[in-house]
Amino acid sequence: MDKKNLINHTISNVVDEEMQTLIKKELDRQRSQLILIASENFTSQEVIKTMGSVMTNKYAEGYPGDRYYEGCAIVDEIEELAINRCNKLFNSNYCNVQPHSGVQANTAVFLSILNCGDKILSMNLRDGGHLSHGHKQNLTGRYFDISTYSVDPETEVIDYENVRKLAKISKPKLIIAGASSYSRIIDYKKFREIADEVGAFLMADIAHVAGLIAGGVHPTSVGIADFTTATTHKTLRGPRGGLIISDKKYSGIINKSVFPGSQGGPLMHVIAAKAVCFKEALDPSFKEYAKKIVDNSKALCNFMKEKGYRIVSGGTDNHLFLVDLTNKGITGYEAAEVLASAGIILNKNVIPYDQLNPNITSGIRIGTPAVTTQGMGIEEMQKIADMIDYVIMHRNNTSAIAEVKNKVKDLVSQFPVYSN
Ligand code: DSN
Repeated sequence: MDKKNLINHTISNVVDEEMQTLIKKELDRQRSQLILIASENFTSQEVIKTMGSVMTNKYAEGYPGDRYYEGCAIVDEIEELAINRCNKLFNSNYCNVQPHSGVQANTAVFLSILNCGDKILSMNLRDGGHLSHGHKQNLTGRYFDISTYSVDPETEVIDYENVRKLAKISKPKLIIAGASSYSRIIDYKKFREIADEVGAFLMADIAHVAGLIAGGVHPTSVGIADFTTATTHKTLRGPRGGLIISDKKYSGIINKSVFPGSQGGPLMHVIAAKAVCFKEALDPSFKEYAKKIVDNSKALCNFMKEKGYRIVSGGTDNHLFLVDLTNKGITGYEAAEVLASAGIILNKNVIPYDQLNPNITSGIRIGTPAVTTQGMGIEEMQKIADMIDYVIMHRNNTSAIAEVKNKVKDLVSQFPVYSN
């Protein structure tokens, strides 16, 4: 494939001038800012090209060999290819690659095994959990009976004994292990023991760490949890989408719960791009990438600590960490805004036992998947920590912010994305 033409193809194929301008602007933004959002990444040009292909034209409700439409021979091959590569990557015997997103994947698992009113035990949102694990506005919060576990107030790490105690009290039908802002290894085996003790199903939502698991730098949940759900666009660096992995004994209920249970036609252009992503993640170089993400995360976290920032749980084992800004006299909201004005893009985040509301927050979340894809290493992590600190300490000084904005542009221009 001629890499040179891929991005040009993506842009120049858009004949709607207004849209072409906007896409170009977004490409320029991604190239000129420092992307530290833990759930974002730069997917390959092959993945982008595949998503922008004629595969988007095809309806294919059903599954390979059993569709509700004619003309599905090729999409059958594509979906089989994605399934086989996904199973190889995660060492599984069954997966469903149709979920449009991580939330859709979770929803399909809930539909497979739960009835309205059934009990779920999941991580508190404030301590790192996810909206789709029981937030009151989410369908989980509306249709299921949710109990939550917190991290230990001192260590800010999951207290497995406390999870066990809560599981014995609430007797959930489903326990969820997984988070969107938790920087420590999740021990799926301990969750399995607890689930077995109370007769619960275990679902691991590995959306954030899927790429780290694929790269061998985080323990796997596959073969331990009954159901593993993931997104394909975070550390896995593929197209925006979801997937479900389980033992094949659950294939019938999972397939039915995805389609027709909670989705219609699969997005075949995205499934094709997932297959490309899995191939890339099967390449030995992906293991090196996953290791570098964690090395960079640990380094950046340590540099921030050296500058006097309090890190939630004292450090990180994965691609992200949370900074508690309380001792710096700035909220997460204010910090994220002022950093963005200097071209440093991250998000405000609640920290465990946060006294501030989720729109304000006491913390920020910092992640390294995207900057690692760009090729940055430890030296750049030092520069990034210096810039974050400088902006926060000079937050009312517009010329200091402008100075950092130029430094950011200079740094990212040395690690260009989508430029060849
Ligand atoms: N929105 C994702 C994140 O940023 O973690 C989770 O869905």
